[in-house]
Amino acid sequence: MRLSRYFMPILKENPKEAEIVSHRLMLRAGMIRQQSQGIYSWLPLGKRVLDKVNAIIRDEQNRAGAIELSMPTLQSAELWQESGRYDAYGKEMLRIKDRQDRPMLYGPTNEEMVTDIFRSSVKSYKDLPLNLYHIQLKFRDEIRPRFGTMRSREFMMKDAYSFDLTREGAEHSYKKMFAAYLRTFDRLGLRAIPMRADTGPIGGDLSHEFIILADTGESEVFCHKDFVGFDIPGESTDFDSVEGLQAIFDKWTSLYAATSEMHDEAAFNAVPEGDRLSARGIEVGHIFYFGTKYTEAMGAKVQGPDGKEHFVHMGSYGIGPTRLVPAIIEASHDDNGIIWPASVAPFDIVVINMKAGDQACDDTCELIYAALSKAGKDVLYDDTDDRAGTKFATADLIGVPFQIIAGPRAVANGEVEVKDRKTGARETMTIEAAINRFVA
Ligand code: 5CA
Repeated sequence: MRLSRYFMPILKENPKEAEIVSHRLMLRAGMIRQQSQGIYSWLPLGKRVLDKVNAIIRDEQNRAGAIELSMPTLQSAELWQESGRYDAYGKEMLRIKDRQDRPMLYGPTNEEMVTDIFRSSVKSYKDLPLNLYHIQLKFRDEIRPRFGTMRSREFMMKDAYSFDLTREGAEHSYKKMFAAYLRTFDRLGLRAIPMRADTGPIGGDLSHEFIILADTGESEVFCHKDFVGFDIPGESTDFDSVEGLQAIFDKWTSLYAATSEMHDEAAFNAVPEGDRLSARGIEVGHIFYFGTKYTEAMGAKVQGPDGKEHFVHMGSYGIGPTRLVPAIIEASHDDNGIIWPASVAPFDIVVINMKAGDQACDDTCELIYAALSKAGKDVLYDDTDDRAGTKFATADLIGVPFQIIAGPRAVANGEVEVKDRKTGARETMTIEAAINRFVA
């Protein structure tokens, strides 16, 4: 991508409305724009990061056996009247009427709709277990939307819904998502700790929130500090192995970890004082087992091996991609801007032409840009005629992991500089070596 032809509206000044660093940096880097309170557009640079986050989420959902579909944002009130949640949900739900005066709503979550899909076609235990997910916009009319896309009114959610014949089966499905979440957050460069959590309006008696420790987090959390060093389940994890997943679950629930709603002071005080971590955290995922709450209310039954009809056991599993992007920034930035983990960086490399219009610089940058693009790298080429200082500041701000800097003096020697955004280390090397550094 040539920066001169791209749309990346950088802000020079710090936006006054931004209270936390991620919100400030997302606005300054031209990633998002507020359209109305708690409702955001994702501008091209932000969209690239969001897409990469979603690709990792999708990959790990698929690995764990979940199947993607797409459900609409607008739902008919009837389904929610069946479950009883139409009245129970309160003002967070945006209620609308269509031209025939039929009550509709903008979905805050999809338990009812997915249960309706399930009951319409699954009739036998032989079709279980089943886990259906989508990545879709939601709307919750939050009283206090704040911190940009961290707590917005319209936001994206990956929501998965599992269906099993028995409670034991449903618990295995729960553990599949538990392990998938550990892998997902790790691939996003984050350390997320599963904590016992309250189930709120979703319901049920088994629930974990996945929390990233951060000073700006909205939740107060308490846990054993050893979680920070625990191993993540590997790529070869067998999601069908009941014992294997039980071992992962046991390990990751063996030590104290709870959000403030579930906090047990006495149990926490039993943890040796030096091992106690009392901190603030960002909830990036939340998983629930709620048994037959929706299937009984909505009549979703299957025939079991005993020939009888059984209400199906369900769980639901949410991740907030539009919250994860600022959460990643909260965990990874410095005074100059964002430092993206390679897995979600909007570009892999930025090529900085320090003197656009200078033949040798132009030729060198074009050569590098073409070679790296051909090798499948996402390259941003800063071919604008801005001052070198502005270009460096922009490259640092947007946090691309590597910068290749081509200035007239180095280029005259057939060389360029390669800068690592995270460490700040700069290395001068031949043009060929710079290309091979990323292609080889
Ligand atoms: N149906 C269940 C799971 S599918 C559910 O709705 N869970 S939830 O309410 O906990 O939301 C799931 C995830 O969505 C949260 O962990 C969080 O990451 C994200 N999320 C929830 N509300 C917001 C919001 N207002 N802004 C941004 N992300 C949000």
